[in-house]
Amino acid sequence: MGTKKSRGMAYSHNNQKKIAVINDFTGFGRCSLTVFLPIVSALKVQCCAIPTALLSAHTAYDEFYLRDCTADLPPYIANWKHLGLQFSGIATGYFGSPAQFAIAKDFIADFRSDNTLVLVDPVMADDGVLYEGFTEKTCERMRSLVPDADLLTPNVTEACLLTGTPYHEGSWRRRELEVLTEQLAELGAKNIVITGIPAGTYVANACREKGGDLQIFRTLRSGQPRSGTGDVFSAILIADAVNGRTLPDSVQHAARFIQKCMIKSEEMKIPPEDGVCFEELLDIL
Ligand code: PXL
Repeated sequence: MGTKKSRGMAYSHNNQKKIAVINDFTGFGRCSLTVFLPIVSALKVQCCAIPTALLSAHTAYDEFYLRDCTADLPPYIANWKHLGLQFSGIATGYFGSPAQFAIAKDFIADFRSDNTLVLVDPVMADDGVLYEGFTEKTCERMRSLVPDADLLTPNVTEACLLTGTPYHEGSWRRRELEVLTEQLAELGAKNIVITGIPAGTYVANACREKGGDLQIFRTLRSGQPRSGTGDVFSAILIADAVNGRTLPDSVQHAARFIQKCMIKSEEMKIPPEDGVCFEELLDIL
């Protein structure tokens, strides 16, 4: 008989690896939770969503509806505590209000165990410009989350904002990236990946593991930059980490997947603000 005992294992919410993702739910535009949910699931990890805001479309569109979910978070998280949920990974992304930074910090403190990997994606800017609704204060609050990061995944604009480095257009030299990642490590991040770095006809991702040298991985750029690729990157990195893949291997895994998505998105003439049509390629992830 298929009783619990005969299988040698009791039912538990925590039998399968899972990741908690604190990020917005955007209905159209492929970013944040609507990227994390399918990608983390495709990598065979359960993705448990904590929505920071509800948006009709992301903030790079001229028009969007936004509802801040700050008031929902305390009872939502309290329920998870009662359920006794344990997470192999926690990922933070876009915040809908200033108060959510402290809520995320408390969530990490309450749910982190020795086996939990915390990824902080300091979502706040791109191409040298802060996202709609964000200010220097947002940046200060984001800096306060950096010491919680086992893995920090800024784009180059966010790396500059966090470290007070002037942003410039065009390619970034190895030495500049070494200084940026050293400074991010000094702010308290254990492992760092700077994503989507312009490098001429290439896109580079710079990876610094705790105590290690900077490793730079380049892939050929395919078409123009697209929204949400940073979210695809972070989703792959945290699911891979929970699955035991090494960080350099995972960075190359994510970069190659995004490159294929970029090519497919150009082929299908998807507008750049609609992100990448990763659905077409989920089966090869
Ligand atoms: O992909 C980053 C991101 C996440 N969430 C929202 C955004 C953006 C970038 O524009 O607007 C709501």
